[in-house]
Amino acid sequence: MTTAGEPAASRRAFLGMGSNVGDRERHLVDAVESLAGVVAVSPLYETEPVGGPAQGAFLNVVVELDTALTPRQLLGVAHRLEAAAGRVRGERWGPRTLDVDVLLVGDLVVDEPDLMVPHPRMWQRRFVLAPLADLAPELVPDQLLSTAEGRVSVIGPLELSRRWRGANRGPRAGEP
Ligand code: GSY
Repeated sequence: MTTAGEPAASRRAFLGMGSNVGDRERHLVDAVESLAGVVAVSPLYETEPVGGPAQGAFLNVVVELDTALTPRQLLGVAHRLEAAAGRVRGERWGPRTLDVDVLLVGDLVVDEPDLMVPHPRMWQRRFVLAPLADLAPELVPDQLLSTAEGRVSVIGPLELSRRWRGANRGPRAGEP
């Protein structure tokens, strides 16, 4: 409910998730499965690290939500997911078990010291734009995708447990 007593409007929001430490796919699966309002999950990508020190390759996905949460509430969710994956905040842009970024929340714009939406670096990062384009091609100009930084390659669908498969785009091998 809003302060006016009306239910908050739900919006189409996108979260970017990446992992390059430990069981990378497990961290992503656990994070997606603990989220409410999941509408779709992009294919899983293996991606070249962008920024920071020399480090191992990331696995990345983008998740689409239908949510009435505000950008700040989504940031809180992101931090809780990172903590649940045992993330220790070390070197900026260094290796991590899980990183969750709030990319877009409908057409809302937030410009605060600790939270900017749309995410300020998303338009330069192929590890964000390629999976986002799989879910919402209308949001990603071809020109940006082709000039963005970092190599990416599709691995396939993120292997969610059965309960979640409806949220994952495309049929899986062996399934109707
Ligand atoms: O901003 C997300 C963390 N991150 C990533 C990432 O998720 N994938 C790749 N490929 N490079 C990255 N650099 C940073 S920082």
